[in-house]
Amino acid sequence: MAKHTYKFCFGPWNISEGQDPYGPPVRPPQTFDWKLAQLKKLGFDAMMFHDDDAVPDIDSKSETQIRKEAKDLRKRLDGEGIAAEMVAPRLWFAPQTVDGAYTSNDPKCRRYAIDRSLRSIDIANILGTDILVLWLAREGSYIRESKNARHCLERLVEAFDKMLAHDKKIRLAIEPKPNEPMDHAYLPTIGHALAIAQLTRDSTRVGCLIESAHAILAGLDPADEIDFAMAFGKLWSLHLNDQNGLKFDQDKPFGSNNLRVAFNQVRALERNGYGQSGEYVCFDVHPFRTTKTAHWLKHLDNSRRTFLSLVEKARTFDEQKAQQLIADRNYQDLDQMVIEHLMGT
Ligand SMILES: [Mn+2]
Repeated sequence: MAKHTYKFCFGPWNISEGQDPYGPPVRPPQTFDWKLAQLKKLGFDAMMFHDDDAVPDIDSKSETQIRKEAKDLRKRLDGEGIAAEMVAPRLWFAPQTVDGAYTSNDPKCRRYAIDRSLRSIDIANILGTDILVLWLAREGSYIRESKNARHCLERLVEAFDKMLAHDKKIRLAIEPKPNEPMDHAYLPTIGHALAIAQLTRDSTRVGCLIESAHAILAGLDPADEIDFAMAFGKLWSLHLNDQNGLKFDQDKPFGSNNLRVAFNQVRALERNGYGQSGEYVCFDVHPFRTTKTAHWLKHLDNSRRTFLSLVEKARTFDEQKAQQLIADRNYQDLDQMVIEHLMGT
């Protein structure tokens, strides 16, 4: 099994203040600079950025101003020795995206979404990353009859094609999620993301990002999604976290709910050599709302601790014994062997 060290990453939104649809923040707001300092203190390697994490109030700024602020940020990141892992257009807050972004029924709103995505690509260029992450938050429907799904897929391809044409090196990493905020999303799984890539002008530059919780919400095993994406050479980023079944998107610490599912994700990453082409392990995790300010970073540190422990568990798993049990179709003992390995007995 390949031995290599992983590089770790999170986004400023992962040091969140605790607001949810039912209540206000429970921790004091902090500046971006403070969050960057915490990332460095924790010894993480890179930060992920929404376009407006990098350039706040982006919609009110000119292209020149956006570029200037992105360059200033790049200098600060370089000074701190922190890489930018990706940039993602935040296409779910603006009034223009209320009925979807690229799939809005209003052509002016679709134009807004594409223009903003092109600005995000400019920011990615300046920050030194070739990955544009697309979480297609509102590309779906609440009311099936309100949109023509076939047309919406064509609009997605049209938007992706404009992005691919805007920059010859940018890679689009689609982050599928089956629902929430929408009733149903048009690209709910990795299979959908990689299939639509084939309809674009350059399928080699359309890949994916897997989030553990999103796969679980789709009723899938995230480890199988990892193997699937990596069979295509298209897993370019990763949001590890956890999720207790079919609920709201929980973004729990990695391994928090199901250690065995987490173990199998790490095994899949190890056997496919994830990270060997420079990919980062990102934790898209949030503190529990009950978390005190003094314990604000524990979910990030704990997720990395769990991940590294599971790397050791994956590397010390007795593959030879497992293969003997598999050859004998003794999955009963294989099952117990995994349980006892994880329990350390
Ligand atoms: Mn999530």
